[in-house]
Amino acid sequence: MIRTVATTPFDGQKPGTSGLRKKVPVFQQPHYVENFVQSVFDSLENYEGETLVIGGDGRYFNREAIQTVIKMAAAAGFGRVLVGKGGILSTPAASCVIRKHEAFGGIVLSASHNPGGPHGDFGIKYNIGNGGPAPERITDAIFERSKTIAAYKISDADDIDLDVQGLARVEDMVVDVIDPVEDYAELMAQLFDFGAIRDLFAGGFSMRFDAMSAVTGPYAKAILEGELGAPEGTVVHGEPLPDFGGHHPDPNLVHAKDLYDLLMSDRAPDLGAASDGDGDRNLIIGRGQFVTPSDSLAMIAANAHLAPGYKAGIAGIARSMPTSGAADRVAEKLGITCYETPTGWKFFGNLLDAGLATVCGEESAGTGSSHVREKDGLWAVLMWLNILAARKQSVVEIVREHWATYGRNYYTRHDYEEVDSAAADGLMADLRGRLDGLAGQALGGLTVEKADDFAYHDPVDGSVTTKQGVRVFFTDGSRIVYRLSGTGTAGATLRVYIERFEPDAGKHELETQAALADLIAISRSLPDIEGRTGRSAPDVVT
Ligand code: VG1
Ligand code: CO
Repeated sequence: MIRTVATTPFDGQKPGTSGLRKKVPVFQQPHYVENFVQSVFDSLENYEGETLVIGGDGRYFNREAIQTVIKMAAAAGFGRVLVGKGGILSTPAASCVIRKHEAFGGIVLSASHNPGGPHGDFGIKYNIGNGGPAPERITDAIFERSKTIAAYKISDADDIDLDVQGLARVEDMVVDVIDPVEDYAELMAQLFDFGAIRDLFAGGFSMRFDAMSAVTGPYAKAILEGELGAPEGTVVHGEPLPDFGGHHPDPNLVHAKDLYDLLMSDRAPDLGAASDGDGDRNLIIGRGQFVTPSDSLAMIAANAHLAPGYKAGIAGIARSMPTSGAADRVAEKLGITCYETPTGWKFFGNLLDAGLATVCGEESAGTGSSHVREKDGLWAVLMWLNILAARKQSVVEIVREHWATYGRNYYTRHDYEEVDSAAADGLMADLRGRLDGLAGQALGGLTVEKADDFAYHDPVDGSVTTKQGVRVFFTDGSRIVYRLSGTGTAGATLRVYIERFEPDAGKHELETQAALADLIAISRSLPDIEGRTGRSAPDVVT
């Protein structure tokens, strides 16, 4: 039976960079999930009888939330839901399933790289029919609806057994519990030269893939160890755990330090890789050579034609604004456009749908292409394997050649986490207030060329998104960018992105932090980070 339940609005159900993210106890409050999901459905039209895809990264509270979403989808009148077995679907796999089965949309339960467990984070995100995150027009509507919601509808049917593949029914709606890996693995086999990668492993190529006890484990095992013949044990931490083993499932140099240390040691395999909580991020480290995500985007773009799915070449590149300009140099050489978007994958959807961009990336370890509408961790790893197999070179050789050809963009991101929100807002407001006066100023030996607050004009639908980050450009081509995170759940996180271009191949061997030391000092003094936040140094440097 379908019940209508009276409710009252919760504050703050505003989707951020990637959906609604809060602490688990917030989501566990009675009506909290229901209010948000009903607000999503109320912001959509004409979904009666249609298909909805549901899945998550397996974190604590995943199963409970999925049961609720299924019962609410039935009450809302969806005709069918496709749900990953065990409640599992990586974010890129959810995107793949939505597209392949021509679903109306999908609900992805994930807080991505944020820690999980009873006191960790949880998240809910709505994806549209192209498989990508809902654009701002829809997320704004969801937030508005959440402020006035007075009732939601839900079926009082029993829970679905998520561990048995096959068909079930809730009210008039069909529930299809599907293999979470199959559709995705099939798509990967179409894009990449699995034969060549198989030969690479057969020839003794060694790799360690750290799934960080998160969702990518089953995907990586099936594809790398299963189809591609990598030795068993190549995938480590391959079982998804509700609390990710107590770790941050964030594949960066801080939270994947073990992997980094291994790759820098004399026991290093040829390639080290990792993915995040929901499988959309990637970390690529060659033996003795870390590849920054910004460089990885550029190198993938320059070499994508070596993979069968991209042999006709790429139509364009898109990168988020804070991502380094390395990809721009590749685009220039290829004679294609490099689009610059605000942070967050939702801004790539229109460019991909319109065929303007084929490859997209963010400095935060997200890379992907037109094959789905999310960033895709394992895709990036397979792309690197395909490139390594085709070029018959090591990661370090490919990186050095790239820098010699295009120049090197030294790049780092400094995060100041859980800063007092008012202090962080004050810092950004102060910077914004000073923008006009910065041009021409000498700072720490460098001169400011211009400064602005990034605004994006979507070339496809004409929408405008403002206040996407303060940019300070220097006359030598260097830049510092400041923005506040839209994915955190405690206080504010100030992200500072620092970049310098070095064309001279004789100067490509510096340590990154040393190469950027003068800019790093300016990045702290210009907004007086210590005075305003009490922090003399960042918490995370990547
Ligand atoms: C961060 C990253 C951004 C990424 C987003 C979602 O956002 O900077 O590039 O798209 O996370 O990634 P923010 O607003 O905290 O800077 V995921 O893998 O957490 O879905
Ligand atoms: Co993620």
